[in-house]
Amino acid sequence: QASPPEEKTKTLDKAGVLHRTKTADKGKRLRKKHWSASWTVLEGGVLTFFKDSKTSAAGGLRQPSKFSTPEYTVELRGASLSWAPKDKSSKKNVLELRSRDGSEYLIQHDSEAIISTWHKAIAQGIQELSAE
Ligand code: I3S
Repeated sequence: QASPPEEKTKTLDKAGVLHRTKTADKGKRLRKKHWSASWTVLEGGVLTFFKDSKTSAAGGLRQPSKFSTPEYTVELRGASLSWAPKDKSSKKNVLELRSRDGSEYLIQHDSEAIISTWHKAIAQGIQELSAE
């Protein structure tokens, strides 16, 4: 008997508003941090940060392409994720995501519960891609 399509979705897809800033671009450290709140979608092994936080509900988990433009997309294959060391930011609950091509992002939410679910989902996404 065939499984329902839902069961084929391995990555724990997720969407919500997070604070984020890019800190390195393909190995080159960026001089200044620019934190912003952005609608963030984890889907199909890709993490997408949209330019703003206002277009959230429009497309559910999907990209609300008519209303919003992705600012950064991060391929989780070959990426690594850790809690950011204190010297990277004075904020609490900060994750550091490094992509395979050497770009780095800080991801933050004031709620420990919310950032923890993102940590789990992104880490799981990375792990599943490396196991393929
Ligand atoms: O690493 P820094 O320079 O302490 O990062 C802070 C700056 O990006 C700051 O911008 P201005 O220099 O324009 O004020 C941000 O407002 C701060 O949020 C940054 O520090 P935190 O510790 O919040 O990441």
